[in-house]
Amino acid sequence: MMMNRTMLVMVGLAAVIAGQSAFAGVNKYGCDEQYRPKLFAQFGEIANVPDGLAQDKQGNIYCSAPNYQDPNHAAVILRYDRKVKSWAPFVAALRHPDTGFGAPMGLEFGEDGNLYYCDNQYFADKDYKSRIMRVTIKDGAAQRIEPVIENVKLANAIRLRGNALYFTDTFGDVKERHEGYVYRVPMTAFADGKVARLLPKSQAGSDPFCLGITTTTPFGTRQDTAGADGMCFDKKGNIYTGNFGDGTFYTIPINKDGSYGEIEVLVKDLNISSCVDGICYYPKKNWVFIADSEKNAIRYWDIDARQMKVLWENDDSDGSDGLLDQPCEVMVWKESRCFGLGSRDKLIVVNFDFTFPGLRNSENDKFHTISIIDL
Ligand SMILES: [Ca+2]
Ligand SMILES: [Ca+2]
Ligand SMILES: [Ca+2]
Repeated sequence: MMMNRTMLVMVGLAAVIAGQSAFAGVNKYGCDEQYRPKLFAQFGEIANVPDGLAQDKQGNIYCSAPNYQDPNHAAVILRYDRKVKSWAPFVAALRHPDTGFGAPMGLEFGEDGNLYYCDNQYFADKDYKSRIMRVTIKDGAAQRIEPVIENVKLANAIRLRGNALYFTDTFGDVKERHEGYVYRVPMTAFADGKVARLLPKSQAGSDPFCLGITTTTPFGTRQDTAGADGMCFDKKGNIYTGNFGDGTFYTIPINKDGSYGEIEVLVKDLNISSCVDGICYYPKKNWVFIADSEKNAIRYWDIDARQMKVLWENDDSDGSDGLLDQPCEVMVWKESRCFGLGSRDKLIVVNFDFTFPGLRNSENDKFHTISIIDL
């Protein structure tokens, strides 16, 4: 067939466009460019190590900052006002009387309207100083903070569901056992000024609050023994968690009567998952999003397909352009489309940027950031 000049130009243009879109379509890790993280927040030194995420019913976002990198800046919980579109300190974390530090990590609102958070004292003192704290809220303002659960090693992720508080403890320090723990503590155990206490980890198997124990197999250059880190529920109430140290991913299935069954391994394969930090549930797709601190990646567990896949992964980055820099927490911004934020749901990702051996993040740099991904 003879082509005239116009046809040739059109064919040529189509080839160029196809070539460009193929090139722009995926990054070097095979991730779809439509999920490239963008910069949502860049904090100054006031939040030199951000960690946890929560949201209130109005869609305002809360980010905890334990500030391990420069504790001269007191640990704080920051609040993003959705309407004003700006961040401000919400409340200073309560200092532990023995360590002198506050260290808020995972946080979530309860149905009682109060904010609960994990006070991770493990980096200051490994001897059961960590606690679960309650921030009493009145008319949107913090009134006071007090411990509700004590005798924790490394309080990490927290969730509230029904009449109970759930959280993970990432270390046990029981000889020759590399364990992590998922706890469920009924709200009645810390009602009326009471404080609930966990049993020591050597007795975790018989602790009535302990729902499941994870086991970590340290590997490679990381040799990290950290256990259960992130935690979330799906819409049925099944629990998901995973190990920071080796990426093993678990579920604890809910029974018909609301009790929980035995913890089950879903993924134990370093080629698929080698680090699980914060996780969250995405009801629309029935997925669990997973922050992979080691590889600067966001993965997801497709509950229906029973498969783990990667949404995004990037090279070492300082995060100033929005790319992931040791992502530690993920949160789907609730009904974000209703807030006039466009037609796609938003995934908020906190970058911890406080590196441990063997992670892709090479430097605790000066950019302290939150990323946002259009889903
Ligand atoms: Ca975490
Ligand atoms: Ca950074
Ligand atoms: Ca960095």
